[in-house]
Amino acid sequence: MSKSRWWESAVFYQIYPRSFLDSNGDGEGDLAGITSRLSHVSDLGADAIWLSPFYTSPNHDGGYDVADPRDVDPRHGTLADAKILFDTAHQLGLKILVDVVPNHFSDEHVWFKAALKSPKGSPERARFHFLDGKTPTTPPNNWISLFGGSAWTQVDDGQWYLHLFDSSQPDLNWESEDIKTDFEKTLRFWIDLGADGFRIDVAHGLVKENITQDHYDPQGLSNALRLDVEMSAEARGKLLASVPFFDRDGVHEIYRHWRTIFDSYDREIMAVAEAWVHPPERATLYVRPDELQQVFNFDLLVARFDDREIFDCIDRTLTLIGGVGANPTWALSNHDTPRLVSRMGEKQARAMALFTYGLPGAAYIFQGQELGLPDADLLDSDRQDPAFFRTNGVQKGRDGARIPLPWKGENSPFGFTTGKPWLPIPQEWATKTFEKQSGDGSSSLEMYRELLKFRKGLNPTTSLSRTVDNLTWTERPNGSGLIAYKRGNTEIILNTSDSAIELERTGEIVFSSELSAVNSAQSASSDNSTSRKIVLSPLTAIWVVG
Ligand code: TEU
Repeated sequence: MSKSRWWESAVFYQIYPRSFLDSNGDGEGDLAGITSRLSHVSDLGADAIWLSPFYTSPNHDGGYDVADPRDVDPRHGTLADAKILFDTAHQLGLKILVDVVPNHFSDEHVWFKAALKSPKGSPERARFHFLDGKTPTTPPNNWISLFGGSAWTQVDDGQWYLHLFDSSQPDLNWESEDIKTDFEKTLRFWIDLGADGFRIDVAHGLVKENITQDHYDPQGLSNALRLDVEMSAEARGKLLASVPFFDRDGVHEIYRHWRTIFDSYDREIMAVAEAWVHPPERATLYVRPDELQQVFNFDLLVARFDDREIFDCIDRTLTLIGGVGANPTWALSNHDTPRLVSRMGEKQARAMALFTYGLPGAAYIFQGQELGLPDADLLDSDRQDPAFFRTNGVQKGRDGARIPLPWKGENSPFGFTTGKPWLPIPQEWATKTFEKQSGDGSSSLEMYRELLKFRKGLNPTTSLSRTVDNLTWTERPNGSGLIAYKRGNTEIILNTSDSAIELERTGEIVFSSELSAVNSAQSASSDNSTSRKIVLSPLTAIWVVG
């Protein structure tokens, strides 16, 4: 039986379970809440959901600190609730990705507790990275945690354990057979429950090299590998490009093995790698034919609203990912990065969505992105992200992008919970609720619904976003702010500049990111000839057909 490559051009909607919908009034979202509102996702036009972790966890890093990867945290429900959620999603035609977190466990995982009780050199410690320090009071090397501070924490008998993230997230040793076997069990567990695939957390981090040595950044950005200072996303990316704990060649062997597990099922199981790698060529290694099906493209997730930057990122991605016969992925925000509206501005965010989600490949949408939510300003006393605490507040952290969704009503918490939400929902979001936006043609929600319909409907026979081959650039960056590409008979045009741009086109504008939609995307036929003048407003994208 041939399997369907359902993920190639699918729209994935990322659900952050804590913040989707709370069904029992404890202030945190749960699986039953998600199940009750899955119709929102299918009505939007998505094809799949990606569920961020809902596993047993002390929740020091939003559930990415997993204490039992094969059970549901009581805050989120039960395994039976997970099964109901999966079945309901399938009934609505939605595929399901679950998050797998193979770089680390929580310090509350039974194996870590056993390691702490076991002596140096024991098999229990060999599942993690326990080492003696350089001196009794100095860690084994100078590696830093991505959340700030040293990547090592000392235990009672003087040894140190490695944690690239919070000290409650001890890194796993992938040379341990126990770890390999345990993850195989976890993958099969969720597939058997009905999952259709995985998002692989920190996919580039599993193999560590030169763990007994200090690392000095060859680019001189920092000789102590400090991330607990303010720096641009670009500088941070460069700094992380050279570290001996990311993107080592050894990780690929793990994914080749995982692929054999996926392929052993009679339905198509896929995975997307969260791999922040540099240079971008390195990303292609994760999607070779015998490895994973997708890798996130993080360039667009941090790009500025700039014609050259957007063009370069898309063009490079199409060339590189297409070059290894894989399909690209496009994400504009997630639970780790500032929301699109806060990163670019409201108008720009709409235009960016229209431009990006016409591209070939898979589209990822982070919950609330369709509502045009910005990041919320939080009081420091409300913050929960370990990155905030470990950098003594230098990094504000990611909580602003993780605020619970506003569903209905005039007052916060807008139907998210009957209790006190785990992060406060700004009262100003009264205008941004799902209820207010539904049916309002100028709303972000209706624009996304329309967009996903266009994405599917424009080219129904050969799915619009099927391959990278059928895209032609019709406008390359020339300093004016204009860029455009054509797929079939649809041209998608973006104006990143502050000035209107005049164009001659034969086709009709069918869709615009401007608030008052098609009407204000002035299109006037000057005479009866086939070509007409289009005035493309500033910071706007349009779809032109014909
Ligand atoms: O993120 C991995 C990662 O590299 C990013 O954490 C990024 O560098 C960081 O968010 C910037 O502050 C994944 C998850 O998406 C994230 O939520 C987890 O905190 C992290 O792994 C640890 O599991």
